[in-house]
Amino acid sequence: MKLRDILFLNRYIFIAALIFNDSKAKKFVNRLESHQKQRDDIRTLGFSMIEGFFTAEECDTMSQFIEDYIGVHDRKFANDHRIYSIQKLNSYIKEKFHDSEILRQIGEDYTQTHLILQSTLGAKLVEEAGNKGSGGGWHRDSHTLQYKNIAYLSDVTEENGPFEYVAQSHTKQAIFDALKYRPPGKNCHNYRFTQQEIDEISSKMGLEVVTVCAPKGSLLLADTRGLHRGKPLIKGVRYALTNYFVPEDLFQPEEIFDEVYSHSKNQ
Ligand SMILES: O=C(O)CCC(=O)C(=O)O
Ligand SMILES: [Fe+2]
Repeated sequence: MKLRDILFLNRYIFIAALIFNDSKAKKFVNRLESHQKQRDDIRTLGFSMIEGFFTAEECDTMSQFIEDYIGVHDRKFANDHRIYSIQKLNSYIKEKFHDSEILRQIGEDYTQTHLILQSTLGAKLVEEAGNKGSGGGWHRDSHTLQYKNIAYLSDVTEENGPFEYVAQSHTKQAIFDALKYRPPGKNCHNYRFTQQEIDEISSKMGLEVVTVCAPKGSLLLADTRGLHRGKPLIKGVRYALTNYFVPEDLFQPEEIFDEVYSHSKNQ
């Protein structure tokens, strides 16, 4: 076993490393008067919504762009067609979503740190037998700061892959407490959780699993340190756009990001 693995098996060392990492983040003071509700919701629950962020027509236009790129610019992960860095292919999406200054500011006000929008993802999910939904099942995106905006371009119901979130699982305390329920031998650094672990964590910690169904044009703002997944699709399709924000010090130059998430080939 490597030293790194031994350290990650010890949750107390892991927690100390997280606290240290957090203490280094640059802080600044709020500047937005608007969107107080969203900021409060994300703080307490881990996520929030802005309804009617896009009109139905804007959603249809952007879904059609995603559809047109499938087979040309997407990478396919099971039932999930992903178009990475879609802002580089499409100036309409870039202008309407990627370049939205208000969205970056809401994120900065919530995270209290300078954020850079790393990339925008366009995705179409389709129903397929045994699909795991968007993101491949329950997970945290990270144990350190992670913040995302997901724009629903389709009406999202229980059936076509709604975002699901364990409310209040994003706080440092909840992250630490959840580590207690990891099965013995499961590395603290492993971000993936089984359904059984989610059931155990939510019942023992008294946390509620929330399914976020919403009409098209709704925008979800989420601290994706919290436990979440895209629910497996039972029927239909879901089109969505996701903005990935990172703190300044985690920003990867575009060449590196694009190399990792090369969008030129289907898998
Ligand atoms: O699209 C969603 O509903 C969630 C996706 C997700 O969690 C991810 O890609 O990390
Ligand atoms: Fe995720």
